[in-house]
Amino acid sequence: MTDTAVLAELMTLVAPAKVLTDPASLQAYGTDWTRHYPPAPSAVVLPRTLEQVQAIVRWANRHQVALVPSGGRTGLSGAAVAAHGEVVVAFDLMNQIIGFDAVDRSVVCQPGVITRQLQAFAEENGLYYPVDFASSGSSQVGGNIGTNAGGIKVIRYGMTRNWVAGLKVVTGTGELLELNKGLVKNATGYDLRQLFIGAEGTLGFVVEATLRLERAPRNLTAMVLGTPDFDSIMPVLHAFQGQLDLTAFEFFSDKGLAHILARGDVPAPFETPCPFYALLEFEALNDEVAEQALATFERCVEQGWVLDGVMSQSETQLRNLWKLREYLSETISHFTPYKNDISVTVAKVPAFLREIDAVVSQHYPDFEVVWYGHIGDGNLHLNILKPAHLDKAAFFARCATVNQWVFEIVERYQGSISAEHGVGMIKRDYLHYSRSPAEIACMKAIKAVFDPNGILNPGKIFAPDHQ
Ligand code: S2G
Ligand code: ZN
Repeated sequence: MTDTAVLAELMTLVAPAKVLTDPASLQAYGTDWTRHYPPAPSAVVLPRTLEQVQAIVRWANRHQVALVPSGGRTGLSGAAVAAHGEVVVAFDLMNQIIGFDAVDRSVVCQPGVITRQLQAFAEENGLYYPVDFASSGSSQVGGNIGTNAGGIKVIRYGMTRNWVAGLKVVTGTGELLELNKGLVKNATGYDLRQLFIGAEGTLGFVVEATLRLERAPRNLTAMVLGTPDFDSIMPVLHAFQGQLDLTAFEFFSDKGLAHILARGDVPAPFETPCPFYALLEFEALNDEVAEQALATFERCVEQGWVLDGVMSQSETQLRNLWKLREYLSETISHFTPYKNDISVTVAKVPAFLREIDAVVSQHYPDFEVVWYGHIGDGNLHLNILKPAHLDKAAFFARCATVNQWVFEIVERYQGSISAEHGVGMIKRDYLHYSRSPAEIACMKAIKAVFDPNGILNPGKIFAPDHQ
């Protein structure tokens, strides 16, 4: 724990009221959505300016204090957890949109801007920020960049990385780097901005981001299609991708749908019970596109890949269909799920799914397994629900025994053990299934360049050297 004299010095760097040490604040700011690790920060500091962030990092170097960056704390890998007496640097007070250029279609955000706030700002200016996911109502832009957040529109718009045109970061020595400055083209050596995107705050803290915006999509239309089995989902994807420019292609299982319908606030898409459901979305720019979608639906039915389906006819119905997918994470969170967030290239999904599902069914015969995810970009969310009679520790220990079988398959398919949720602490011990020893050595060398004293989010992505 950081001693009081050292903390007293910290208070001189920011408004004294912005260094919190009360138990409620330590508890709230020291954790994320994983709830795996008991939060134990020694303090929380809330800077208002990037200069204060620089001063905090220099202070931490002087006193060898570990810092953990904290945004919306919606992470699912423990990357924003302070479990070892670190000082949490929370960006809640750096929450302003400080620039916009309609010609460049760019917006300058402080790291504490809420994702939904950025999306609304873009819409107010006739544009669109196309990275979206279940937690966008509370996640922050800085954290989205730190984890290279993906979500439900990646098939068309890519990950957060695709939308970062400029980045200001404070490195582990307190140095301010202004990277790429919003340029579309800049062939002047290494694109250092990319190193900080997805680095989970281990190389530097995002203190300002210039994000690109896109034209607003028109007449978004969704379809939910019931399929008889896993194997039918990818032919459906290919059939529709051959005809339409999809903005989303998601899937969920019947168990997932059952949990959504049990809420009582979301209508069923149609009556036919199906083992799996695909949710796809496209811009119905004209009647011909909508007709093409219906014709493709008919062809999928003829091929036996689809049992039943529905197409949204209104904004309300579009939103209701999306609730079937977007409510899943929050709805099953009541069952303390053990989560896997895995990915392979799209072509490998059918064979990969079959192998993973066989291993999971064999090792978890008595647990409820809920599949859902962004199958259109090869990203699957495998959620094992905790039975009421098992305590969390016993359940998680039981699930972890299966990880090696699951991750061996991921490795064999050259997939990722963490498609979009990041490594943090939860996936740290499995990194080698997706990254080679040479890659890990390079990552550690890069860490040493930007954070030579190892004070930035130590223990995330890889174990700290001394542990
Ligand atoms: C999703 C959200 C977190 C989870 O819903 O796509 O990334 O795995 C997830 O429930
Ligand atoms: Zn996801």
